[in-house]
Formats: sequence, C-alpha cells, structure tokens
Amino acid sequence: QYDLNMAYGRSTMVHLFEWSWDDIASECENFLAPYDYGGVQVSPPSEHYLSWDNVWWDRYQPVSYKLDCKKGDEAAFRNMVTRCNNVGVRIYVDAVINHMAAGGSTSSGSSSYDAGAYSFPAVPYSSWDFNVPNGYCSSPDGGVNDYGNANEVRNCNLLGLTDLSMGKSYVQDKIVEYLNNLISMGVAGFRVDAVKHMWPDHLKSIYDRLDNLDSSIFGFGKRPFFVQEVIDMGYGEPITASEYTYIGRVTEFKYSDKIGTVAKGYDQMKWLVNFGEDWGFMSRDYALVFVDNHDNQRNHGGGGNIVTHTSSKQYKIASTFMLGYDYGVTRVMSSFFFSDNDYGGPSNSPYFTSDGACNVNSGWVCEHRWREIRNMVGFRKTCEGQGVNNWWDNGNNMIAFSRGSEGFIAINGDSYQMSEWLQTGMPAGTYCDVISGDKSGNSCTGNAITVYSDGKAYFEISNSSDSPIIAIHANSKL
Ligand code: AAO
Repeated sequence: QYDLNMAYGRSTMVHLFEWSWDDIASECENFLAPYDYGGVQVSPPSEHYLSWDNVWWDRYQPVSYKLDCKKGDEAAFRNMVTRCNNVGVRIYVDAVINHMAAGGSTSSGSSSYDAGAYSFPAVPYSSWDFNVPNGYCSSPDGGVNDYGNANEVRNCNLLGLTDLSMGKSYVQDKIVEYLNNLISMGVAGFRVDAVKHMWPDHLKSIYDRLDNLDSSIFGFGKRPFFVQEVIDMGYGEPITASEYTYIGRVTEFKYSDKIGTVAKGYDQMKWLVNFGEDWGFMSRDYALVFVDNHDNQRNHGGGGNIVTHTSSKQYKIASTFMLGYDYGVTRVMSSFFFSDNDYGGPSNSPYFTSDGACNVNSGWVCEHRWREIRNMVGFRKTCEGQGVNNWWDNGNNMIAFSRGSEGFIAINGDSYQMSEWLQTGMPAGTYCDVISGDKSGNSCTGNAITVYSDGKAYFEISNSSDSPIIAIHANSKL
C-alpha cells in the first residue's frame, strides 16, 4: 500500500535513527507536530542480539519478535506510538523479517538463542524454518556472494544472517503475528528491511494477511503503508526495484546518488528540471526518496555520490531541493555524529540550543531540526498537490521554480552571486524567506521578499552563503 496514512496535508517522514522510544515520544510533541512532520521511521523494535561494544547494527539481528530492544521495552514503545498519534505524527516500524541473528549469545531482552543451530526458541523458530539447513540455498558457503544470482540472493544468508524460509506457512504466520501486533498498537506502516532478499509473492501473502489500521486513529478500512528497501542502482543485477512496486513503495536509491552527484558539483543543477522518471527513476507513485540513509552515509550499502551532514552547504542544497520538488514520498535523515562506521550513537538523550537545533555536544546531529530543512517540510506541506512551474535556470548551477502559485524556491549552486528578477507565479505581497528565518507574527526574523503585481520578485543570493537558497510560500506571507 502506497499511502502514508498521515494526518491531512502532511507528507514527510523523518528517520530518527537510534533514538530511544522516550526521546521520540517527546520529539513528536515538542518538534515534529508543530513543524509539520507527518511521521517517524523508527529503528527495529524487536528483541535482538546485543553487541558488547555498542554497534548500531546489532538491531538488524532479531532474536525474537518481543518488543524489547536496547532503546526501550514494550511499554515505552506503546507509550511512544500513542503520544505521537495523539499529536498527528505517525510511526513506521523498520521490520526485519528476512532473517534472524547471525551469532552472539547475549540478547537485548531475556531470551536465549543459538544462531549456529538456527534455534530461536522465543519465537519459536527451529532449524526447520531456515533456508540453509534445509538445502534451499545453493551457494557453497551458505552466504549471499553473487548478486547476479537471484536464487542465491533470496535463499542464502545475507551477511551470514540466518535466512528464514519465508515460503513456509508457519514462518509467514509468525511474521504476520508480529506485524499485526504492531498494527494493534497504532503503527501506520513499515519500512521493510532487506526486501531484495525475499521473494515478492511471499511478501504479498504476508502483506495481504495484515489487519487494517486502528480505525479510531486512521478511519475505517485503512491498510498499512509499506516502503520496501531494495538497493537498485540500475547496474544490471537480476533483481530490480520494479518487481516489488505492485505491493508497496520502494526506496529509490538512484535518487540519493544523483542528488548527491549534483550537490557535489559533478553535474549541473540545470538538469534537475526533469529530476525523476526521465533520469531512470521509478514512477513517482512508488518512490520513497532521501538524500542519504543510515547505510549509505557510512558505506554500509548502496554506494554512489552521497552527501551527508558533514558537508552542510551541499546537504542543505540537496535537502531543500528534494523537499521543494515534486517527486516521491520524502524521508529526512536524522543522524548522530560518528567517526567509526560501527559506532552505535550517544547513550544520552539529545539536548538543544536556544534556536532549537540539537546541541552538537549531545552527539546528535538532528538534521531534521536545521531551520532550512524543517521549514522546507512546511513548504512541502503548503505546496502538496501542486506541480512544478516557472522553472528558471542560468544554464548552469542557479535554478528556481514554483509549486503552482503556492511556493517558490531559488538555489544558487554557482560560484558567483545570483542577482535576478524572476517570475514566481505567486500572488503579490511580502513573504518571509523561510531559509534565512521564520515568519513571526507580522514580521520576518530573516529576509523578506516582495512579489510585485506581475508575479516577479528580485532574488539576491550570495554564493559564499552556507545556505544559498531562498524559499517563500503561501503560509510565509505577511
Ligand atoms: C554485520 C557485520 C557483518 C556480519 C553480519 C553478521 O557488519 O560483517 O557479517 O553483521 O554477523 C546492517 C549492517 C550490516 C550488519 C547487519 C547485521 O549494515 O553491516 O552486518 O546490519 O547486523 C545489502 C542488502 C541490503 C542491506 C545492505 C547492508 O541488499 O538489504 O546489504 N541493507 C539492510 C539494512 C542494513 C542491515 C541489513 C539490511 C541487514 O538497511 O542496515 O545491515 O538486516 C550491492 C547490492 C545491495 C547490497 C550491497 C551490500 O549494492 O546491490 O543489495 O545491500 O551490495 O554492500 C555499489 C555499492 C554496493 C551496491 C552496488 C549496487 O557499487 O557499493 O553496495 O553498487 O549495484
């Protein structure tokens, strides 16, 4: 199912990577709801192998489907879902259902397991429920080694992770139980992990058996949202993203690579005029897009030209374009600082500066709180349903466009100052630029832009600014 089931007009989710359930609940109330975020992708909630050295990826190694992970127990999870729903912010669960843990013996909860023997008694799964011990995997070492072999990719152990026999009705039953349990608590949908490693028809039978969402929150007959993680860079692997679009949305990894390529200056911004299907991306009706994700920001899968928070100017250019432009469902990444790719993040909660950003000493980056990004989430909400019009570029790296007559954005990615009169397509008036500040009562805390009766306005953007962008919209009008 492709619809996010978000509150009216909202369309952007944020991945609060490795945030605790308690911190997410507060963030929904204090920040996400007032700034028009529609939902949160949360890290996997299921009981998992617990590493001794605090790596983030131990959560991708389930031990059972109990909601007992290192960032909170079931009570905390339920409390988060309820508090977020109460302020109109949806929760999307990262569902790790392709496999169970690869090794280790300590779990985040109290369950014991023996990955070597394919034994996970807390589900329970036994060796009968896995592909490798039952001869369904043909690779000599039981691993996924050859992405050119679809059977191997789907029936062998990804990264040594014990691969479930998802064709078995018993295994499907257990997964359906797990997901339905989450639905009963009020979640709105799922980010499904490692989808390339599962057969589309197995996933379809599972999705079809899921309950409708809680009607007291979502209305009657609403189906869970799915975004399926398939890394398809278009490099000719036999498994493609398009095999999965008939059952739900799919991550468009090419978008992340290409927006990074442009933001880094390896391709001219003028070509963004038709960013989308014409670039070889999947239909916008199926795509979920992002500038970076938790894997490709640290070389853990995907690859390509990825921009991250570490190059803030490029990141702001890429993110404001993504949120301003009309393609796909948008997901904002929210990270913690790291130098070691395995580091699992701060144990303390985020804390904030007086202007609402995360204090860098807290260890949390909180890209979603950067003014340029959070205000473009509001821009996107205001412009929902409007097409891209009034495109302008200077033949190189300065671009501008409107969204119908609801919003207008100009970006200077060039090496000299932009000084241009542009047709905005907007009604006459004075608008606050939401990149340099906010609308506050009857004035702007940042720059103001005057749109004249002919729809034109003057845009001056310094190339040396770290945020070389101006954006105005109907709700930033004085
Ligand atoms: C950890 C250790 C492993 C150890 C394992 C078991 O790091 O060394 O073997 O435990 O003990 C996360 C971490 C993993 C971690 C795992 C379990 O990232 O490091 O393993 O938890 O704790 C493939 C999958 C894709 C997957 C990605 C990581 O297709 O689904 O690998 N992503 C998801 C999650 C991820 C998570 C898991 C799955 C597992 O988002 O966080 O892993 O639950 C090609 C293929 C891709 C493939 C990549 C792998 O892609 O097309 O499908 O992704 O290779 O690198 C470029 C790229 C290349 C790329 C190719 C595309 O050039 O460089 O990456 O082109 O054409």
